[in-house]
Amino acid sequence: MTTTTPAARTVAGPTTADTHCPYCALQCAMSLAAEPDRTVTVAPRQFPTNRGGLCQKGWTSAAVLGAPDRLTTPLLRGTDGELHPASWDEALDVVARSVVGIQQTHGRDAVAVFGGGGLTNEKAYALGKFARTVLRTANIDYNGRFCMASAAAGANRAFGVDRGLPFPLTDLAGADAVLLLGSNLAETMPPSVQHLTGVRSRGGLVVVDPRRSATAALTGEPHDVPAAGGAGPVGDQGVHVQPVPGTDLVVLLALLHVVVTEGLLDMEFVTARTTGFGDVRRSVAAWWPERAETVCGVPAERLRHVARLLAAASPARGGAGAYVLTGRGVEQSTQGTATVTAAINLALALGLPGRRGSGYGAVTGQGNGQGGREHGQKADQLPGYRSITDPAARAHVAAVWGVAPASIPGPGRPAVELLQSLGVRGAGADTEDGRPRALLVHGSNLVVSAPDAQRVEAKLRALDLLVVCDVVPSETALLADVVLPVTQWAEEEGTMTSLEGRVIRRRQVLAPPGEARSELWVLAELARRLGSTVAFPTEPATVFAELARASAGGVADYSGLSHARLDTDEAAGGPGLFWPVPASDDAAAPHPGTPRLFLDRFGTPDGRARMVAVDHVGPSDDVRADAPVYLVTGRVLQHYQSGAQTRRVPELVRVAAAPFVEMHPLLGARLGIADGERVRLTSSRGHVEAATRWTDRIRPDTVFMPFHWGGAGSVNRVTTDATDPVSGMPEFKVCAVEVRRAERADGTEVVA
Ligand SMILES: Nc1nc2c(c(=O)[nH]1)N[C@H]1C(S)=C(S)[C@@H](COP(=O)(O)OP(=O)(O)OC[C@H]3O[C@@H](n4cnc5c(=O)[nH]c(N)nc54)[C@H](O)[C@@H]3O)O[C@H]1N2
Ligand SMILES: Nc1nc2c(c(=O)[nH]1)N[C@H]1C(S)=C(S)[C@@H](COP(=O)(O)OP(=O)(O)OC[C@H]3O[C@@H](n4cnc5c(=O)[nH]c(N)nc54)[C@H](O)[C@@H]3O)O[C@H]1N2
Ligand code: SF4
Ligand SMILES: [Mo]
Repeated sequence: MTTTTPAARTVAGPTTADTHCPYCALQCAMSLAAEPDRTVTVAPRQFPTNRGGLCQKGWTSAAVLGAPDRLTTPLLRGTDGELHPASWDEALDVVARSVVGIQQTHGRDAVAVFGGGGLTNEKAYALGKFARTVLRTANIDYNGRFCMASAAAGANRAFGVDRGLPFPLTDLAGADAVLLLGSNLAETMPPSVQHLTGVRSRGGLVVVDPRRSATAALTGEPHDVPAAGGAGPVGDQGVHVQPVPGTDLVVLLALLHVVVTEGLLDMEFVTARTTGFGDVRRSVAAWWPERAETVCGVPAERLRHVARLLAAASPARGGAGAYVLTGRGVEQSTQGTATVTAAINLALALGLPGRRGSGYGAVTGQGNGQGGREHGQKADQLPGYRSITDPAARAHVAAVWGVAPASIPGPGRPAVELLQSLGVRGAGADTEDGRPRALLVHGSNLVVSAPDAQRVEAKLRALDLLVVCDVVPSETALLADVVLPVTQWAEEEGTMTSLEGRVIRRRQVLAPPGEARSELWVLAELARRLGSTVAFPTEPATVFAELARASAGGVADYSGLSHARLDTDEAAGGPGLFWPVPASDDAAAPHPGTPRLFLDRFGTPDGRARMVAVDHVGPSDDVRADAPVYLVTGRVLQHYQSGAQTRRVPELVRVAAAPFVEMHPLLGARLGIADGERVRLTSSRGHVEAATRWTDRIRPDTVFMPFHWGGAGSVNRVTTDATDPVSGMPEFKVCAVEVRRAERADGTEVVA
């Protein structure tokens, strides 16, 4: 069933609405129909990113709306240590009283806020405004720091603009080559694989991943090269490059080395549209393929082959076009920004970015991972992707908010540092030591998804006040002093910004259950209780109108957009508008939006892209005698992130019930660990246990674990909270572990 009218409506029977999936940034289009008994059915809808397709998570997404343990009333922790139902007045009064007390004793920055990339633009904007104008704390950051921080830092530095894909996803269809680094699209955004059909048929898909992921398998390359980083024949199909984990930067430096030494550059483009090439050329001189091979394990001939394949596809050499794309596999690293920069340098040297049919992009992850990083939840940022240290930006936003520019705090701590800085109850009782004593969490299940998660859990337990807004009792909500039930997805109106910077409408089809309320209302009520005179509208369309004004003139300019315009556009068959969409002086000629950025100039002051020299250092926690195996982490198709939502969907749990450890049979044989046997992975942070899955699709020096579960199977008990010095991104993807059979771990029987 496909409907075309955008607004939610009731037509004698079910209420229906055209909306988008609650999960990832592909934002697949779907129609929802709600029966009077609150049963909701999902049907896919035509849209450029999903073309009528949905993945298993999308098809089953309505199950979370009716989850048996859906939060429907505020909860307060009683003197018995348990959470008990409470009224909104009671719960909000407790929060307000505690916040006032903590700020009086420890200063304004002692109350911190943690947001999420799944929040609508309206909620993300209101949260940033609440932190800066009501709490007046510098300490706000969000889970996008775990996700897009390195890509954002790299793109901002090189292009002056961070829009994950600066072109529509559908543009990929025409390319002759796509280099996909550390992204498993076939599992993380399955419908997007349609856009790779053309490049696959032309043998131009190159996937860089230490695992032969479902996406690496799409290259069509024969799977006979597991042990040596891809030593097999180089044929006319695509290529799977299987490097040592954490060495992608070396792969990229070697590719650029080949491009330079074999004269495959687009020198005209480099001269006209970039700066910094001289330094970059010198920096890759030492990375000839044979040397790179000794570090990354990828045979020199394969590196040469990939460089030539990309160059042949570039417009300068008469190809149809080429793209370089990065995902979390290369970005969630202490050298994530450097790796993104190397990917951009390679793309620029080949003359790809800012050219129709070619480019560089980072694949944004969360549903509103793009919009969520534009409207002010980031520690250093004001709405419209403005810098919080820029006096003109502060003055503009202060005027929209009706506050004095000087009252807006400065930049706060990035997420990992913020969590590390949390104070311990009782310590420094009456001091302003700069350590937050209270944390308000909106849209993140930190104790499962943050690195070195047990340390984070201990920190959260020791806070004076933990408030969690959520739709389900996540592992993090269960630790809170106050849990506030908020509306989700199909219970609210708003906007999201997809991985391509396309602004689209989320629509309500169902009334919120029980006492659940919109976060916009929660923030307005708290502001009132905290004595703020700043306006906090609760109508999403009104909040959006304010967001649009606040963003005017910023990098991510939404000032030409409104809910009404998006609705009218969609009713006329338009699939959303790409930012920037500045307001137009001529009402009859509204700005059409910007599907492709950089065609004339980059967003830097001089209009040129900046090439920046980078070099390889290696992972912060590298393999050694007592931790000889690489652990890499990531996702499976059926579960989303911390699993707070998808572990509540019976159909998904049936397929993917428990965590597991992927292990090559050669490693299994060496360690004496059989397929299916329970193992313990130990790092210097802690240990995790799960059953093994033998597969020859992973390097024999590496094990893989997804991060979707809490408790003893939570891989973030083992990951490191070391961060990238530029972006603050934690090194989720690679660390060193010892692998043993669980029973043998400490000589005693292991109780899971
Ligand atoms: N099913 C599902 N889909 C999702 C999500 C989800 O949780 N589940 N989450 C959404 C979000 S927020 C995000 S950010 C995206 C993430 O989407 P992806 O980036 O595609 O996802 P990951 O599985 O985290 O990582 C991708 C790949 O990186 C590889 N990898 C690990 N270490 C390295 C390395 O050192 N080098 C290289 N080259 N590769 C490495 C892993 O083997 C994995 O196959 O997915 C979105 N879509
Ligand atoms: N080891 C390892 N760890 C990782 C990663 C990895 O690859 N490896 N990836 C990282 C990445 S890329 C990401 S994005 C993070 C994500 O990890 P988290 O930040 O934990 O993200 P989610 O699990 O999506 O948590 C979102 C929470 O918000 C709730 N929620 C849904 N809608 C709303 C709403 O409108 N308002 C509020 N208040 N709550 C809502 C959901 O129920 C859920 O509890 O994990 C990171 N952690
Ligand atoms: S690919 Fe992403 S947006 Fe599409 S249905 Fe799956 S989870 Fe939803
Ligand atoms: Mo993410």
